[in-house]
Amino acid sequence: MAKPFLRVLSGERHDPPPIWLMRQAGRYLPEYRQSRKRAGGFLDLCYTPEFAVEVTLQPIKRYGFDAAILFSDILVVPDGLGQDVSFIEGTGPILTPVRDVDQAGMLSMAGFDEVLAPVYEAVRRLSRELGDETALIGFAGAPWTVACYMVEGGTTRDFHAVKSFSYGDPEGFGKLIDLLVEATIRHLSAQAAAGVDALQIFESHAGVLPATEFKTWVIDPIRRVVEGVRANWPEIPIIGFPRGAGPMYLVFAEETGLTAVSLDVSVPLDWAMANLPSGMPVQGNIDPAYLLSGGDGMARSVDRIVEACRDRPHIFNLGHGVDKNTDPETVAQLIGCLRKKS
Ligand code: 1CP
Repeated sequence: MAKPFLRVLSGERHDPPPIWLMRQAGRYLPEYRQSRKRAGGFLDLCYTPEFAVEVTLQPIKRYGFDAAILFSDILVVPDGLGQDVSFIEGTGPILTPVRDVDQAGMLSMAGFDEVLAPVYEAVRRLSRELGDETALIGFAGAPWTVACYMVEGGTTRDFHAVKSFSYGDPEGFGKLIDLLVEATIRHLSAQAAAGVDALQIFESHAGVLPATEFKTWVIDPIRRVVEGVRANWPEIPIIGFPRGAGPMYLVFAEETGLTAVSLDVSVPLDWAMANLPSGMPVQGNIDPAYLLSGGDGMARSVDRIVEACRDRPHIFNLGHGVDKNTDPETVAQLIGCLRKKS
């Protein structure tokens, strides 16, 4: 197993740490904006294997990252379940909201495999094209985060619709979560079958729930997803990203069965090193805003993070995604800072 990214996930340390960035393919890259224009819509980009492969490989060709992440989105899962999903440029995702158990009951797995087939075709092509050094990451949103978009109908600040549903009718909301657990297992297992080396589960809205609800809607569904995927693929490494979980990172790391956790920008590394399960690999966590400022401040932040994580298996990453206003040259500098250290 030569790929440094996979060696770290198996528990080895590596110097310098392997690096990839969340949202490493995207609007900050001129070549992405070109492909997006040619493809038409965002979903066309995701569902046309030629385009998905091309866009996935853009940051690999430009920077030589240690891992490529499949170009897709967490919202292809509700699309596969029959919900109306669209992406409006500049506005973000728009979904026909599912506000109660009856509306959730209209969704099903019937068309799922067919809608998502092009995604798995893109994975098969990518796993053939990537060399011996670069790993391929597949992914899905966690059930709670995907449910947030499904119930709210898009991005939200207050999460009132999804909380009204889940707090007001936990049994009904639980049926939606059950469906998402099943769909997520299916989606991640299909990506594994098509050839990804590792999986990441994005729980981008972990931070909005109180502790009791966090156990019910974050920990429990993710544990079921991990068990379901491992029943088919016992060896595959799975990384979890519970953004904003704060002290709940501990139960998250201990109780979900995940291989590794990705740390958001607000997690203090000395706290994480002292408290996370011994030997568990971590990923993170430079503030993506350092890619806007660059320079010595960014270099010092890289040094601090590498130093703080030196006794653990560590994959260098951002604490959230690359901002669209990032200068591509600053990303090259970031990689330079990290790799000159060895
Ligand atoms: O071109 C465009 O207009 C689309 C912008 C865009 C991109 C580049 C969207 C719409 N999705 C993506 C790709 C994407 N999304 C990837 C693959 C690319 C890569 O990482 O290199 C991944 C892994 C995601 C995951 C994703 N989508 C998350 C989890 C990670 C996170 O950022 O917290 C979430 C929450 C989404 C939903 C989504 N899709 C798109 C947008 C703008 C959003 C976020 C909306 C919001 O802020 O609530």
